[in-house]
Amino acid sequence: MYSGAAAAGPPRRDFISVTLGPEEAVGVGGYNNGKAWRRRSCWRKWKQLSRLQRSVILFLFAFLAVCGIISYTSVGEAWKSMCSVQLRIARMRFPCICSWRGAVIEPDQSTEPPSSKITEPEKHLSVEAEDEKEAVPINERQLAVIEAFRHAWKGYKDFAWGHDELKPLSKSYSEWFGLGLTLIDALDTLWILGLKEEFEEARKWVANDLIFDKNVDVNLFESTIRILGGLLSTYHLSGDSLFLEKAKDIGNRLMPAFKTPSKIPYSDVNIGRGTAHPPRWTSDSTVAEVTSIQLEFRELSRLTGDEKFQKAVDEVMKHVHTLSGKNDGLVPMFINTNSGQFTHLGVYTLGARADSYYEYLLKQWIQGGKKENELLEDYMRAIEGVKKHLLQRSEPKKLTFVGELAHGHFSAKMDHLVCFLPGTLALGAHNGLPADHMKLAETLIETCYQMYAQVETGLSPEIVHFNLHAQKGHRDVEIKPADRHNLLRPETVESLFYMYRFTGDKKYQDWGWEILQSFNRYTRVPTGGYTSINNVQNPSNPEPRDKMESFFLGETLKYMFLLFSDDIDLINLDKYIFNTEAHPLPIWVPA
Ligand code: DMJ
Repeated sequence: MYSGAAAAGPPRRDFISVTLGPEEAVGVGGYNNGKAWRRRSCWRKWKQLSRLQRSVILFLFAFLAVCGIISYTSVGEAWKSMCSVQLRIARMRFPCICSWRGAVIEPDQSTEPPSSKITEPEKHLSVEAEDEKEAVPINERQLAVIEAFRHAWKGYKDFAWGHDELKPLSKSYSEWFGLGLTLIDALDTLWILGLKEEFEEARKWVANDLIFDKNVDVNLFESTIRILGGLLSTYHLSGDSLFLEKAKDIGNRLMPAFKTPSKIPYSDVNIGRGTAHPPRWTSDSTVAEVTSIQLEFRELSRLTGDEKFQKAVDEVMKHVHTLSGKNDGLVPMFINTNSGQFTHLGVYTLGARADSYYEYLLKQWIQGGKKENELLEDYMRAIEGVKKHLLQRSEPKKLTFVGELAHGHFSAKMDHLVCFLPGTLALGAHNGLPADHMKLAETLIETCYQMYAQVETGLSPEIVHFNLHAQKGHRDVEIKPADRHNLLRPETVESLFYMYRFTGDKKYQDWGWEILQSFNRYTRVPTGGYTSINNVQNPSNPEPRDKMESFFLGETLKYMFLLFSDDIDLINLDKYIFNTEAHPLPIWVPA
């Protein structure tokens, strides 16, 4: 409170007064600021101090000097990291494909659900991790992949933007789910290839136009591997929470598929209505489909902290683990959603309807830190089953291939889809599984390459039959008229990528390069896009089908780009695991 008495007292001073001694006071003895005088005066003062006082002052000086040095170095560090952030921002503003590396975010390796930490911490980590290392320049072959991707993207952008698939010849599009499938499948490829502008444009579409609240039936497996997988990996690479939000949305909308008597999910879900059902003609689901959604749902649980996603898919794996009807680890192709039992027993293939069951056994085991022993057991048993029942050698080149078994009869038929296997075997060997898995991978990838090299267009058909007996004038590979199409599939290029990463043998890059040339020669549409073809045996008329599958951008070109790269940190295989649609997800406990 203001008081008159206080006002009458001495004036209040808001400063500290320092009383100087008479000699130092200005005006006493006159102002003398000469250097010699100041030196003498300081020395006299110092001499007047006691020994203790001098020691205290010396100690204080020494202490301050040490503090100074420490803070200088940490300011230096802070400055250095600020500079690297600036460098990164500059690179993003002026994207140059020669120096901009796509895979910059280190995967979040904590096993805790990081529901509240969305973007920033990961970004800062990545900046430092990236700048510590010399950037590996993009080479000629990678540039050729970027060129191919841009050409495909141009077609999609001009004629099919926001729709599922491009029809490059009729310059239109086709719808499957009506969810911009190609765009979503391609998001992380855009990021990895460093196509920043195109990525931003696609991101805008996801932010403004991707709406899942639609009365539409989607296939659980296809939408999980392409949409959920694509969104999750793009979230990890870009650190942009938009993609996680969208992933949560679609993940929740797919959950009704698991409401079945056996908990084996239905194949189809209406994502707007929240209802699910099996295909119209059966109550069976496909074994590969119900066992190849796990990587994505498990990761969604880890990110959201909501365990329901992981619980649902883990239950499927546990159930399948216990089922009878397997043949030395090989599974039938169908499973009933009511009884939970395998159906159509006695037919075993590594191709369509079973393929990614085997792939996901190994990959889940790796994703979870190699702790889930049942997954490993099932995988190891299955590979023994493949060796025992499905391997044969062709004539004349003695190519080792994986055939099929139907009720005890061996068929020398192999789907191109089976060519995922060399890559998976190599990945297992890299993760400590037996060396003979790698040997088998080496022989099988040679076969997959021959499925291209022995064909007139240099492109593999969908299915081949191998000759078991030498016949004059016959190659190893025979093709039936109904099987001679090529859908721009990725499996061989995918396996070439793994083989090159783990062996460093350049022949795998050369084989991939040949395949890219063949795609360019026979499937490229001049006005934009690439097309599936009907006849790989007719170079003068491969009969274009007028469809570019979303996996050409999501998988085939991505694996090509990675195959030609010599940068093992461009999606490091000790940190990431690819889902079956080539979307990299973090390994929870990296090697
Ligand atoms: C993709 O959708 C996936 O790779 C799936 O596992 C198999 N089929 C296509 C590519 O061929």
